[in-house]
Parts: sequence; structure tokens; C-alpha cells
Amino acid sequence: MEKLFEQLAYCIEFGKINKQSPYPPNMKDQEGAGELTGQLLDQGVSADDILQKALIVGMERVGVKFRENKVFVPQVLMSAKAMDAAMIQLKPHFANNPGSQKGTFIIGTVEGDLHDIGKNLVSMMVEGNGYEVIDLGTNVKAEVFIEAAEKNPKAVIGLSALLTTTMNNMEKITIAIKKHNKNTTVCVGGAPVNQEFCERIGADNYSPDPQGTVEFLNRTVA
Ligand code: B1M
Repeated sequence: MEKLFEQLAYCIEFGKINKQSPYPPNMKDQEGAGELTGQLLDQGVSADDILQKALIVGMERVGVKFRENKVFVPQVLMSAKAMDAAMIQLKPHFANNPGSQKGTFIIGTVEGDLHDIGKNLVSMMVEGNGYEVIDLGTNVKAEVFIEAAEKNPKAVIGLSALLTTTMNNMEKITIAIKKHNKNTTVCVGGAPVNQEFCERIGADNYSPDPQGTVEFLNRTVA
């Protein structure tokens, strides 16, 4: 099992989507993230283990190399595509019974920020825990969050940011949402965000991971 986890982490690190994918050239005709995720699921491994022990491990390695200028945007994009091929298979395993929804969660990556892998994970896990999720995508402006909140007055809003620069937009968006309706609950998260920042911008909850957001929703909404 450990060998399969490592192979999958390697596929994420080097952006090997599936067997058909010609990239990277030295892995031509080898199985990719799609096939290996399927094999792990077939062997009864939990979606959470696949996520923690392979997918996030691979993505962290890419992150380190990206920071050190050892890989560049195109390679990282291939890793993101490989991650998508795996996550699409995990989604049904996080999914819950529709019709028994505990509440509504609106999520988006803030204006200026195109990172969506973490946001998609939060979305998937919140949905899997019994909430309706309205995913506004990436690069989302304050007006779009406010419009969605107007249509879903009881919804909690989740903001994700991965860049230190777009954290400023997270602040701007939180202030705009609260100015529009001070009772709207705003949750924040993403690699550069922390509890202190959350408190400073007037958001209601910070969580370093999807599970923390689920637990907050269960405490306050369900
Ligand atoms: Co970007 N990027 N990137 N990138 N990228 C980072 C974030 C960076 C840390 C890399 C580095 O230098 N080491 C760095 C930011 C530095 C900084 O701001 N201090 C960086 C940079 C600089 C950039 C560009 C500016 C590069 C450039 O163009 N020169 C550019 C910006 C584009 C833009 O957004 N405008 C850019 C572009 C890209 C790609 C498009 C190539 C690609 C994104 C593809 C995609 O998302 N579809 C990409 C990627 C993949 C990364 C890294 C390598 C991985 C991010 C990721 O998906 N992690 C990243 C380095 C790193 O993080 N190690 C990096 C895995 C994911 C599961 O984790 O998103 O943190 P994360 O989500 C976690 C938690 O944070 C939490 O739950 C998730 C699961 O645990 N969470 C929440 C997230 N949102 C939450 C919300 C919540 C609660 C929890 O409540 C609402």
C-alpha cells in the first residue's frame, strides 16, 4: 500500500494525469494519478487516506520546488491537473445524502486569486457533510459573494486565499459582506491565513483545514 501511495504522490509531483497523458515524457504509457487513485479506492483505502498520504504529499513537494524556482507555472499546472483527476474520483466518497441538507455554504477563492485546489477540497468535504454548497469558483469579487448571499440569506460564506497579496482582497471582501449584512457569517482559510488575521479582518471563523470548517458549520448552523 505504501508503494501505491508513493507512486500516486510521484504522479502528482510530476503531473502525470493518466496513462494516456503524454506528459511527462519519461512516464509515457505509465499509469497516472487517475488510475492509481482508482486502484487505491478498489482496495478499500479511504478517500481521506488517499488525500492525506498521497495527494497532499505530492502537492507539497511541488510547492517546495516551485518556491525554490526548480519548477515553473506550466509544471505546477500539470500537477494541478493530475490532482483534479484524482479528486474527481474521491468526490463521491465524500458525498452525502442529498435532501438531508443541514444548511447552505457559499464558497469562492477571492478576487485576484486563481488557486482552487484547496477551495475545491473544502467544498467537497462540506458537501459531503450534508450541506448544500454553492461554489462561485475563483477570482470572485465582493459583489458576487454579496449577490449569492442575498439569494441565500441563511448561508455561511467561505473565502479561500493562497497568496499573501490576495489576503488583502479577503479583508476587503469580508468588510463589504459585513457592511451589507452584519449578520452574515464569514469563514476564511488558505495557506497564508491564520487566526490572528481572521480576527483582524472581522471574519467569524478561521480553519487551517476543511474539517475545521465542517466542525464550525456543525456547531453554528446544523
Ligand atoms: Co501558486 N503559489 N501561484 N499556483 N501555488 C503558491 C500559493 C506559493 C506558496 C508557491 C511558492 O512560492 N511556494 C506562492 C504564493 C507565495 C505568497 O503569496 N507568499 C504562489 C505563487 C507566487 C503563484 C503565482 C503568483 C506564480 C506566478 O505566476 N509567478 C501565480 C498566481 C496566480 C493567481 O492566483 N493569480 C500562481 C499560480 C499557480 C498555478 C496556477 C500554477 C497553480 C494553481 C492551480 C490551481 O489551483 N488550479 C499553483 C499552485 C498549484 C500552487 C501550490 C504549488 C500548491 C497550492 C495547492 O493547491 N496546495 C502553492 C504552494 C503550496 O501551497 N505549497 C502555490 C494544495 C491544497 C490542498 O492546499 O490550497 O493550502 P491549500 O488548501 C488547504 C488549506 O489551506 C485549507 O484546506 C486545504 C486542504 O487542507 N483551505 C481552507 C484552503 N482554503 C480554505 C478555506 C477555508 C478553510 C480551509 O474556509 C473557507
